[in-house]
Amino acid sequence: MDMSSSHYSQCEHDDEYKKDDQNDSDMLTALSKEKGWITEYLYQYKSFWFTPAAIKGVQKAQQRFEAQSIDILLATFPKSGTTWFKALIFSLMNRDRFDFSSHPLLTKGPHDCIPFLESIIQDETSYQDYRISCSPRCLLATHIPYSLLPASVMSSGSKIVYVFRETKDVLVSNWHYMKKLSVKDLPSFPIEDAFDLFCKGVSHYGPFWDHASDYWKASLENPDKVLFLTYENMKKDPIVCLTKLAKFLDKTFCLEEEREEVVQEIVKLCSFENLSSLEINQTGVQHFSPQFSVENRHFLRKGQVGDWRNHLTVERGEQLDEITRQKLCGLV
Ligand code: PAP
Repeated sequence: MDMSSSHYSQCEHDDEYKKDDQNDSDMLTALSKEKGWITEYLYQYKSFWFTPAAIKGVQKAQQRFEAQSIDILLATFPKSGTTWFKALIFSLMNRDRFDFSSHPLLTKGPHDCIPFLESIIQDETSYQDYRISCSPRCLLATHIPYSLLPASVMSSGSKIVYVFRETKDVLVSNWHYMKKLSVKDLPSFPIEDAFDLFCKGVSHYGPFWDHASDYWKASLENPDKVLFLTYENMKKDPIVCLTKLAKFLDKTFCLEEEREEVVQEIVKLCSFENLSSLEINQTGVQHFSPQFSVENRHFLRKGQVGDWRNHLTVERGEQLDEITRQKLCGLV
């Protein structure tokens, strides 16, 4: 091995890294900032609020991701059902490959089955390996707002599945999650603070309403490319919803599969009760990046509709409903 060239490339890499760090801090200085939920600040980048790491994820995705027409992108605002829909889409798309008795979801967390675009794209080798492993149709997830998606997503015609969840439950779920991730010596973060920030649009990938309405409009303009589903409908009628999802992704269930109740099997496999009972989701850890890991159990908390009632006053609930009515008029 040529040590000198290896050393040279390491120095080059370090220089690149320092240059990156310098550029990042110059960029952050120029952005508006507000109190963060678990980081010191959230920054407003192109109308949405992000942590510095998330801004980097968006930029890397824009620079590097070349979508292909048969790719599938699950897009969500955080805590809207990403984990659940990752499991559903993975099982749906791979139902010819795996048996339900020895399914990968029994031993792998949903986040290991479908990675986030903005995480995996940061490491070229992992990204290329993943692309090959799920060829031909690459399944990815993202929290990136519609207006900041890499241009190739829409130009290639890849399909986007957007999952919307009721506002108040999204806020409460985010608050619980952030409290779990909080570093012990940070000041406590009462739900009243989370509420005020959320209403101002200041939350990870917020404003929530802009995130949802941009994808909603895209689904109206391009119904065969963007499908808009809701967490609540999947809870209420999973068979109907999953059948619709299958049709949209060109993986319609055939008669034999209907007879064998394959849809029902997928619903059962991906149910909150089943996923949260699995050892991998109770003790496993998801490594999103060298700096950021989360225990799988934090992605499966209660999985209910209406849990906000246990945490928000009726008045605060009405305030949020009013903002939602104004901002998502026609959608809710
Ligand atoms: P992410 O955006 O950080 O990946 P995401 O999976 O979207 O998180 O949200 C987690 C929420 O989905 C949790 O909601 P809760 O806090 O109100 O309980 C989690 O419980 C819920 N969830 C995860 N898996 C399922 C599932 N299989 N069925 C229903 N809800 C689920």
